[in-house]
Amino acid sequence: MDLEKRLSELTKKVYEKDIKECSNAQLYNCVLQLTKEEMADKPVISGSRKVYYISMEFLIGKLLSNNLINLKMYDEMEQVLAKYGKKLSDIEEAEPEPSLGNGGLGRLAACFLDSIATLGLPGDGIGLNYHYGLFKQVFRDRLQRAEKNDWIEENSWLNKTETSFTVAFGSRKVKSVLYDIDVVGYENGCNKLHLFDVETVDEDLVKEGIDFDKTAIEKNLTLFLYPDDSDEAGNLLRIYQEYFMVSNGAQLIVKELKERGCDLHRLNEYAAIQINDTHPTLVIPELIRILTWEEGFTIEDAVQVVSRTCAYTNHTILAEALEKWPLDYIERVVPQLVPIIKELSARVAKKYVDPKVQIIDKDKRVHMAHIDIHYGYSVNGVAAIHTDILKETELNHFYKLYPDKFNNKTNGITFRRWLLSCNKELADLLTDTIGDGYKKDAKELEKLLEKIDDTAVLDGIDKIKQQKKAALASYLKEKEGVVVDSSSVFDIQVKRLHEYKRQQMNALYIIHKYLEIKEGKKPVRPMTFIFGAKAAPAYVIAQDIIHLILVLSEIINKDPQVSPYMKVVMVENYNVSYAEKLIPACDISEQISLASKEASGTGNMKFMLNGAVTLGTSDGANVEIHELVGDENIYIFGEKSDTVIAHYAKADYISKDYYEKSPVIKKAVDFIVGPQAMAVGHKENLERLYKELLNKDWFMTLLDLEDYIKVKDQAFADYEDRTAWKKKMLVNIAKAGFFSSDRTIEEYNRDIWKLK
Ligand code: 26V
Repeated sequence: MDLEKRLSELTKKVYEKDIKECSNAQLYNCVLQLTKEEMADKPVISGSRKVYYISMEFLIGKLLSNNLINLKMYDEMEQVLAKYGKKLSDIEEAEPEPSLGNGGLGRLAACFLDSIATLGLPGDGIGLNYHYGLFKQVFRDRLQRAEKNDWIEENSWLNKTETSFTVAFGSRKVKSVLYDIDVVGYENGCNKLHLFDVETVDEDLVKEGIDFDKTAIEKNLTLFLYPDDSDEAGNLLRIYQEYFMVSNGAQLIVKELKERGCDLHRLNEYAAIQINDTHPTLVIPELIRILTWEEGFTIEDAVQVVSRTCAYTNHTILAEALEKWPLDYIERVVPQLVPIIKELSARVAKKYVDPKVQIIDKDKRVHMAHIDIHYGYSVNGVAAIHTDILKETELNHFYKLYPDKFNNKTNGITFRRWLLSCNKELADLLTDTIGDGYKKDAKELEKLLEKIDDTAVLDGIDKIKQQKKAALASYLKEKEGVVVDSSSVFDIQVKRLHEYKRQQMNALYIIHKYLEIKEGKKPVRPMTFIFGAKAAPAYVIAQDIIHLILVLSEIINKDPQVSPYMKVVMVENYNVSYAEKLIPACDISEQISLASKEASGTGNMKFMLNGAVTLGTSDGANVEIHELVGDENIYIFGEKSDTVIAHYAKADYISKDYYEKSPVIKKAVDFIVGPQAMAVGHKENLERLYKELLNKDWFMTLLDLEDYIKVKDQAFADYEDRTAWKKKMLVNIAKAGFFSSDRTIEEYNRDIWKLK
């Protein structure tokens, strides 16, 4: 039956209405159901070895458009709806966004699932079905407030299954329930995202904001994505969540292998388990426990086979993000794992004396990454420079023990979402120009380089950028109540708020420009500075940086002398859907982390693919972007990672020296506590931030500020050579093929998973 007929029968059946009489929400429900039926008909991808990607986060975002694209149904659905005066893009607005991740790590997991299925590889995700995703951000009184963020409706992508396991927290038993989401590959079959939950979760536990009762475990295990971990109860709940996920995951894997008739002694021949950061590390002792206690393995056999099955990805070198749980916490949550962790630790201690490689340290803390490295067969970083830093600095003592385990897998992004779906206009232009081979083989984007002198192509790319900027401008007007000039340069920094990402440096540039304009130095073209960022609720300085940006937008946008030349917008509740609107409209992509600190970044890749030019440091994947596009097509500034690492080693960075010797820096920093800012903002927040920058500045903002100002000014000036800029856009798009997550996944498969 054709799509139109199916849809109209469905709307009649469910709502007793014709398509044209349905609301967008009603149509969303019907299109959702049709799409789910279509996915259910797709073959399940199978093979003899399957990968299980275990992750506490899958930041999948809205799924309708992506699934329709992968099913090759998007255009037809759009046409059917158009016949009845309906727009598919309006209907998509009715879909709630599942924010089941914090940022890069979670979004990467979602891109990987898309690529695994697209490449036809057998591979499922294993995670948790949080009832509330990452908090919803609202601004009140120029401060961030966190509100609960629900996403599960009666009709959703979740399919409740019959699968249920018992998870023991010591003598306390909790029964799980499994929900699956189908993951359809682009012109391919389906894998699954398995999300475990507990029936007893009680949403009424939520009181004010995102506070909840942390003692009633059965009632709040899957209530929230990563609770505030600043107090003991929060940390304990996190361990409960982690163990709940991995115990269910391990039981699911064993069940599937048994159903396939596999010999568990050869577990590694049938399964690969990718551990996404240290959060799922307990899967190692849990599998060993199951194999020894329930399957009769000797401990030696269990350790051997599990070590050949598990592989670990490191996503950060920030010490505070590397999990080290007090053994006592693990004892309180899951005492049955303690003897196994002790055994694993004792085996290491017997072989190696170096205290830096021990699993349980002298303070009785369990180093999760150390379990992964000793008892996994692969350790990878997520960009070339990051892997080099792991090998040479952070994990050097492990690299010396196991040089062959270490490998790099530079991150990638799915082009289905980050080009075909969010920028259909550009995708169509590319198809007209170089054919549609790039949709299956992203490297084919390089064919675009042949058109570098073709004015029609250059103008086409620029015209689409203008359209996307105009569309964003009207969205910002409606959503944020800010009017921006769509012919201005759009400079965008969107990512989680963290001092190492240095949104505060961008803010200092804005202050500097503001002061210049006040002094009569006007830019040739207006500039629009856009931010989007959530700060962890307990991260005080991050809240202060948000406050500063909101204060600046208030001062600048309302200043009649300055606002014709510059605007500052901090969008509320930045999430995947917002990213899909912002990224296609960007001219200058801000990737300005302190060198060595951003493991990879993936936003940088999304912006590049959509024709933005990067302004960035030599950090993470920026380094590889730089190598690909060449000096002409990127703006690189700031100290290199070896210099930064040396500053930390010698503890010789003193921010006040930079403040005192540069009048430009001094003026910008002083503005934070000057009369104008104080009149609009809160003394406490602004003074704290000022003092932090002056007396600590752990992430060395002032170290790079002058160079940043110089190079950023150059980028704005170069924008005026329109032909040269259009060529930069074209080169960035053409060279983005390397960053397709299909390439990343091919490498994971070639070097780590070896799926058959
Ligand atoms: C740590 C914590 C600790 C406190 C509670 C919440 C929470 C949530 C996540 C994490 C781990 C953060 C690691 C992370 O997201 N790394 C990012 O991974 C991206 C994908 O590889 C990479 O592009 C980014 O550079 C890297 O920061």
